[in-house]
Amino acid sequence: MRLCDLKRIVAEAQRAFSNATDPVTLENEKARFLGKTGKLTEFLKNLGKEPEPEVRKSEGARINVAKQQVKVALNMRRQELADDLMNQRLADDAVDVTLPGRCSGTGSLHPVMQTWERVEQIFHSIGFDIADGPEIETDWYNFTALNSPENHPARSMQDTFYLDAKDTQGRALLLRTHTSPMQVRYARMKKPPIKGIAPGRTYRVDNDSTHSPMFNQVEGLWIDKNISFADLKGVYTDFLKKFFERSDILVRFRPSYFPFTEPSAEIDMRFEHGRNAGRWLEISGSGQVHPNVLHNIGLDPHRYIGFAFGSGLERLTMLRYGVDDLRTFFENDLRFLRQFI
Ligand code: 2NM
Repeated sequence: MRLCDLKRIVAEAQRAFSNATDPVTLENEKARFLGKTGKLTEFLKNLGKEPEPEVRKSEGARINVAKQQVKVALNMRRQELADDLMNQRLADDAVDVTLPGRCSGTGSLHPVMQTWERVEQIFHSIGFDIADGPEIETDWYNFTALNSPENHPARSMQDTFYLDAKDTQGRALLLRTHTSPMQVRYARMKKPPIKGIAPGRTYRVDNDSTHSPMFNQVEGLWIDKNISFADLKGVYTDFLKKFFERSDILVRFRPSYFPFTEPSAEIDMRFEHGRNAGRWLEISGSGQVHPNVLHNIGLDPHRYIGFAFGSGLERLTMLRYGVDDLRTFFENDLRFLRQFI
């Protein structure tokens, strides 16, 4: 094979590429020169038959230079065709720079988070602080301080997510099972009157149509020298009327048990009109803060008294909007979520 053969092939390729007016033709032309059976590839294959190693080496180098030149011509033409296409498109539907920009959506709050904000707003408006605290807790804040006995079933691994990690003092860590540890932390920093709510994520080993392993709670706490169940009933009824934006709401207490309150009561509510009218609905747990809890907060139970309650933010949201399966809140299906914008 001679030098002029290679030069001729390079020139031929350059001409063929220039003549290609669309990408498909161009790629077919490429195959004619650089493909498996292309001209330059054939040269390289034949090179193996050359007996003289020195000749093989120098010829091989020349073929590779030619191949490189063909590739450069190919890439230049590819770019030209791409530019042509872009220019064509810009000319076809010319950009109207006076059109308003496309908005990206602003998004909206998850319905449970809307409830969270409403709850904060309502309680803040009647003088409650908003407490915050860690989701990873120690046994002491989550159970012991709240008068949960060592052998209480809620403490067992069955209900509680214990973590493998320990804290710096080697104590067991867990995902808080309720928002009460936040109340304890908050109350220990304050002097009476202690008046706060603690909303937040909580975790339990539980999963069905009315339970999710993660759910949101809000707890309220009001401690002073003379806080009674009447105050609890007044505050909570007022909250419900504001939250549901209606006044036809009845509230009743039903005896119950919680380790951290004594006496304890479920709070039931009833709408007089509309959906759910006349049906008592469980809405919250509550009670008078247990003397042992007051002691753990650092207060003298003979001097101070108060109430606490705990409600589920998902439950409040379900009743407000008539949602009947808790799990829909956690599926993140936009067709569901967009209904609450
Ligand atoms: C509930 C029911 C009853 C509660 C108790 C406390 C604290 F911090 F004072 F001990 N916070 N929240 C409480 C009382 C929570 O949830 C069903």
